[in-house]
Amino acid sequence: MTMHIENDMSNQPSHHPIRIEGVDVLVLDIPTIRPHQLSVATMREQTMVLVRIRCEDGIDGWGEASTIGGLAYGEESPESMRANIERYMAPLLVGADAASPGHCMHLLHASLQGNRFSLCAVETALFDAQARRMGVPLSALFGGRIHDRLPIAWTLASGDTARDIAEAQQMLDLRRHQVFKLKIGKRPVRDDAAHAAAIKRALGERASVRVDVNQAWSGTEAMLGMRLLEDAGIDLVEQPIAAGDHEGMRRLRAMNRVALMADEALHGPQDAFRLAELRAADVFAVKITQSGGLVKAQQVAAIAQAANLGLYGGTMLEGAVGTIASAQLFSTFPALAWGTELFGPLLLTQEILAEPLDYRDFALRLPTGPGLGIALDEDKLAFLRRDRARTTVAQG
Ligand code: MUC
Ligand code: MG
Repeated sequence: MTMHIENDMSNQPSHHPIRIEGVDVLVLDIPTIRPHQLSVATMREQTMVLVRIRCEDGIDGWGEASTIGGLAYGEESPESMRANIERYMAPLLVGADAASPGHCMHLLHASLQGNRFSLCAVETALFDAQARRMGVPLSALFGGRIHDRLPIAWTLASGDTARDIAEAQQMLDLRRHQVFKLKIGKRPVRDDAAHAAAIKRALGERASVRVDVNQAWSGTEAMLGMRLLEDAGIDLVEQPIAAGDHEGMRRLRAMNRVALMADEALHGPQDAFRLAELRAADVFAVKITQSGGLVKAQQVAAIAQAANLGLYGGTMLEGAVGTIASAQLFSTFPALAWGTELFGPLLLTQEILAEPLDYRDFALRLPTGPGLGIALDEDKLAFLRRDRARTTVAQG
């Protein structure tokens, strides 16, 4: 027997609708504590893109869509995100029902292509507002929190081996991090492998050492690199070759014993499905921006789990908003075998929260308040805004 389900409710929310009144985009430039050197860019500052959704019940929701090195890492720049959110997304959202984040996102998905990072910021703001409205942490809207604290890796990327070793030793002594990811891929493969081996030798069993090549190697360089890194005691190699080369990833995984992680290759659930089907990675780096938002990141994680792959909670070096949004979602994953790298705010020289995030004993503790569970320092935001800086220059 075929069941026919009446669908005359599509425009009729079963609750009292709450109108979205406005969408604001704030672009902040914040210097990093030291240059952060990746194969694709050297960061001296992070440009944070924050989205605030204002609702008629007086509740604001916040989201973030930061990327790395302008257009060096992803297809969206801070400037394109601001333009696309203001010009194309905000008009679709204003007047829509804030109490249904799913419906709001459906409106956007039906009218827009791409723009995963911007969509992530908007979706985060919608869920933050709705969770605040309901008086529950954002994690409650994604199945509920399983972990109250998440292990946090640190990235060593000063570009100098001795400085990286000193930094790692300091982090171990402070009990802030015991997992270190090295950014490699700028130098010849043998030099990078020697750099990684020296760091692992210095830290020994006190730390897990991993590398991220950010797509810099060719197939043959990766074959050599993975062998040398395995001999050096490196636990994991992240995205050694081009993001689109799924077949190359499959081959590398089949011929090596060191664990292989997909990062840039994962642009949401479709890539996750394809990579899992091909067995082209051992571990997925789940990122809310790269996935296109919290819901799609949850789907990426579900695919990994179904395929028996390991999970790692990744970052785009977001500030506090994107970091805690990621943490809220990752706290609902039953297993996070490879931990997380949600250290973004610690790389920045400026604090934008009224009360900083709680990093101690190698972990980030999740806030318990409603929504994201954080309070932004509005004076600090006003001070750090890029458009304010321009005004100051113009006046001075
Ligand atoms: C990446 O590719 O993983 C994450 C940590 C870090 O230092 O850079 C990012 C991006
Ligand atoms: Mg990576």
